[in-house]
Amino acid sequence: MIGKHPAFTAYLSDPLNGGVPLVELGAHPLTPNDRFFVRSHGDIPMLSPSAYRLRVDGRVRVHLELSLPALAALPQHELTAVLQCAGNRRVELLALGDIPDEILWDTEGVSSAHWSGVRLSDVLALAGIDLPRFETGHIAFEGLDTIQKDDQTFPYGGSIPLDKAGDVLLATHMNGDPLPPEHGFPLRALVPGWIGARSVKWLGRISVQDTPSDNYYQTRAYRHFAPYDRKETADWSAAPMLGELPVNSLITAPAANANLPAGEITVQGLAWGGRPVERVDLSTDGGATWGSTQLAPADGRWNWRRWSARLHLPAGNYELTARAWDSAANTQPDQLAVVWNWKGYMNNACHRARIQIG
Ligand SMILES: Nc1nc2c(c(=O)[nH]1)N[C@H]1C(S)=C(S)[C@@H](COP(=O)(O)O)O[C@H]1N2
Ligand SMILES: [Mo]
Repeated sequence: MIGKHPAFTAYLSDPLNGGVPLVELGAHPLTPNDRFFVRSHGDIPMLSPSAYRLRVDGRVRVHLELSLPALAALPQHELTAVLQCAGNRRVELLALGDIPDEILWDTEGVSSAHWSGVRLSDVLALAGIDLPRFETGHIAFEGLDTIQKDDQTFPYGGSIPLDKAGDVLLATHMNGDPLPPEHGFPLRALVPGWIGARSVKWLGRISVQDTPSDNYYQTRAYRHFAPYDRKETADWSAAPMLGELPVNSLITAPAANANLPAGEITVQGLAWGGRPVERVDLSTDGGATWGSTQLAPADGRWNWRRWSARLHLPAGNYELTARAWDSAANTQPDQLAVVWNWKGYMNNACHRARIQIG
């Protein structure tokens, strides 16, 4: 029933969580649906399109219950955007300290697709909300899946501040096809440039409210701890809620530990973040010295940038290291120790791949 590619490997099958290796990610400008990573905290709900309704409530003038035909009648919009799980690249952090009870993602937790659907702002306008008039507030999203955790049963949820709402698409389609069941059929939020956790799948309810969502996945999970915090002493209320993604990059080719003949090689990769990527630097000596790469033209505001560099390397051992920069001149830390945290979120340290030439 779930049509994933043979290269898709699952960390967990129940609920399904997994993705494809780097070489597959790098091979496609947009990730085909059968290779797009899946991160789910509960089982995939099977929803009947005819019975489906999106509830809109909270601090709105009119409460709404929108059917799929009602959503299809709104202006249709498109958005090409990366989706990245906050836990992507967690496994690299394990070398520096234990990360209990979390999926140890390598680099599979990121993908990019062309999404289509309706603007959140158009749905809010139907409910009588004119976005710019509100200065503070939050949009809470609730899924139609059921999470079982610590003897409790509740839907998945999360929220964004109102000032992010203008960027959000409520997607019905992914790369031209209806959303596959595992990616949120029939409707999901797509919050570009933010951690995947806010892009709520199987979206059943949108509430406009004064405070962030009180859902477990907003109040407890997905908070940002310091390298010196530990599980035993964690202050959940003090740690900031994760939102915008930091600038990040991956080396997709050559594969780590590749043995290549002497001559010209092409190094390729991907770079993305909450802000536009402006430059990617490449080192062949683990970050001691740096050179430039070519960025492919930007495909909209929210897609990843593909980058490449041609190198002539004499026989020897090399440690390729990539370092992206964004439009605010933010860059990636050199050392994993800078970003280590006991939940293993937001690893954007420079990505490395050792290769051998000749
Ligand atoms: N309803 C619901 N939405 C959800 C989740 C979930 O478990 N339930 N997981 C979130 C997380 S943590 C991520 S990273 C993205 C993953 O989206 P994908 O499975 O389409 O890649 O969905 C988010 N939306
Ligand atoms: Mo996630």
